[in-house]
Amino acid sequence: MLDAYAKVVSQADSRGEYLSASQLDALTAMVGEANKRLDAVNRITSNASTIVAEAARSLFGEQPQLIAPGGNAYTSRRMAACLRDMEIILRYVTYATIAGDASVLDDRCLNGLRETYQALGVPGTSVAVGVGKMKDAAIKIANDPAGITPGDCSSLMSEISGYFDRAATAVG
Ligand code: PEB
Repeated sequence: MLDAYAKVVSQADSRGEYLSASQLDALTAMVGEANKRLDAVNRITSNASTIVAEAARSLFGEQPQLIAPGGNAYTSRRMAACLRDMEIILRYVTYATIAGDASVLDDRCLNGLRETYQALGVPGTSVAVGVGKMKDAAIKIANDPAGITPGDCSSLMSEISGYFDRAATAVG
């Protein structure tokens, strides 16, 4: 598992070089904007159950066959597993966001997830739709200008969106 700092260290070390000016500039910018990142993670973390619930409600509204008899989320056991999976994926997105690097998400959550779903008969494309809906709900909450020092969060929001997209692509 890498974070944005360990990643540049590892890249520089593999070449036996000092950190480059552009690497230092990128990390300096990241430190300068660090409060935005912390606030975004805090908002997503503290609204996790709302984000999961909103996304699940919308997914099952669009794909009611999932919760009908024979559907993959039918029975409360499977529904619970589904909500839990969405929550796990969201949790790893928050880890990637605080780290500023996707490797924790890749290594500990997404690696092998497609194959797991295939083996279980869980429809990965539906999980991907659910992840996309979590993205919308999470960005809405993280990017809300109310009650926070105003600033430009567009690049952070596109970084976070990228982690959700990565998760959706890994299973869809
Ligand atoms: C991945 N999900 C399920 C299982 C595993 C995961 C390993 C099998 C074991 C179990 O049931 O607990 N676990 C999960 C994950 C990590 C992990 C992401 C990462 C570290 O360790 N069914 C649907 C929806 C979707 C869904 C589309 C969006 O119809 C999910 C939610 N996952 C789902 C369901 C099961 C499951 C298991 C329903 C249960 C399947 C079954 O037992 O038949």
